[in-house]
Amino acid sequence: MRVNVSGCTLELLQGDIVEQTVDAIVNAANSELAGGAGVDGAIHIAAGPAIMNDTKTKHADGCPAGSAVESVAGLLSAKHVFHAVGPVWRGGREGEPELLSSAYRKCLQLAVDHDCSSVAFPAISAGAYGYPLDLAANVALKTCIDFQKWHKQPRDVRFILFSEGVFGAFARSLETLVEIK
Ligand code: AR6
Repeated sequence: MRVNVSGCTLELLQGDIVEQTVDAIVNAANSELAGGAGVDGAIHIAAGPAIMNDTKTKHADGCPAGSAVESVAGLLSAKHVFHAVGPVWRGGREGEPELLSSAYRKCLQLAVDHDCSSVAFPAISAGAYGYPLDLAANVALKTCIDFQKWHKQPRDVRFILFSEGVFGAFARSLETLVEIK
């Protein structure tokens, strides 16, 4: 599923993010940048030790929730990995939507800063961090659409959604947002 946003594309695909050929792959990391399970585990396994070596040097203090930092991409075909730290879901009244939106915005800004025209995102916070899927999809897509409308870049933003259920939630959310706009 693909939509046009001010001359850019926003696309939803079902699949494994490590197989994407893009300038930047986004990781759903933790604040310590310590690696973990889920998409974080898959990215570190596929990329090899280069990412961890790079983040330990460049981002020794980690990264707070709501932000993101850049590293090399090791054996992945991408040029960069952006490590985004989404919020842990605690019921929705502890700033979760703002933090999630801010993590996506920071990645999009990193893409602009590093001349990346194509970026692949996972569904940040929607796994181990427990963010309700429909709400996570709405924040993710709205943030990217707003950014592309305003900045006219990155030209190619893709969401790589790991299962049919996650893909379906994002597809329903995108239909609603595109209808409204
Ligand atoms: N490609 C795309 N999406 C994937 C992949 C993959 N290879 N593997 C899993 N997903 P999660 P979070 C989906 O838990 O909620 C880690 O341990 C998954 O189905 O990876 O932000 C970190 O170290 C889900 O839809 O990230 C942190 O401690 C989405 O990616 C913590 O989990 C996000 O799930 C971060 O939790």
